[in-house]
Amino acid sequence: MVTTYPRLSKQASETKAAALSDKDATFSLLYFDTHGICQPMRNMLALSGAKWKQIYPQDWANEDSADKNSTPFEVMPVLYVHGTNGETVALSESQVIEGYLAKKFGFLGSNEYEEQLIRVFAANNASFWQEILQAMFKTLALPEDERTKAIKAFADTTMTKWVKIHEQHLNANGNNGHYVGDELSLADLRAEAILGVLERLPNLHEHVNEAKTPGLVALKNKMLAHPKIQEWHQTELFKSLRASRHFPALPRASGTGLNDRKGNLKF
Ligand SMILES: N[C@@H](CCC(=O)N[C@@H](CS)C(=O)NCC(=O)O)C(=O)O
Repeated sequence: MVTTYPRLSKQASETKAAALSDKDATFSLLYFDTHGICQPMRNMLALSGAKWKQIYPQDWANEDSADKNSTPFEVMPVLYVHGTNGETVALSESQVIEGYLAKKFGFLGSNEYEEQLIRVFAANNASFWQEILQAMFKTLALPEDERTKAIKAFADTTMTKWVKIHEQHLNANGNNGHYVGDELSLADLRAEAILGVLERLPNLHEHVNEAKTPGLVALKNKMLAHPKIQEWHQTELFKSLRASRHFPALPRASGTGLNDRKGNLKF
């Protein structure tokens, strides 16, 4: 049985809510030792200076499903929010986790207008992320030459469209490295994660480069130049993360907790 959310009394629900709103809350993020879908949330945790740690499933594919059952939907990521009142709340679904962290740490602009625009761009980027995954997943079963053709077709159609449209939006904001205003936002963080994945395509530079897409290039460069992002990239944890589970495992960062195989997470 998956982890559920038993009905609570009003008072118990308020205590959980207090943990989520706690400005001194700490966090444990359950996910594989890969970047993947977690890149924007890990970046927000690093940028905000939050106290957090990475926890991994012990044996995700085991047929007893012990790890899967310790999550609400048998998928990761799950963000465990630990309030200073002793309560822990498990949040799943990457878009909800990102929205929660973005609100908590100020990555949703400075007024309602900016927030809604940021949510629009971030949502569009989340849809494109899903399209990338679906396209890549379909190519996995293909023989090498057909796979190369299918990836090129994706790059020349779906990806070209995303690049063209998002470049126009970034240009409209002055090619300053942001979709909205002058501050780093959830929309920027999602776009940077997308560019990171697209970099694995052999011909990305034909589509995204200084001359053709100054907006996207500025966004990426600005984020990579951020001192907190640079600091995060130097950490043992960051260096232990792989681009994908198809890449060889790396030694894990020390001081990280593990699921105990009985569905109990050690924070
Ligand atoms: N809708 C979920 C999807 C999460 C998801 O697909 N997670 C994948 C890894 S990126 C997973 O847990 N895969 C393992 C499995 O399906 O067994 C979200 O956005 O968080």
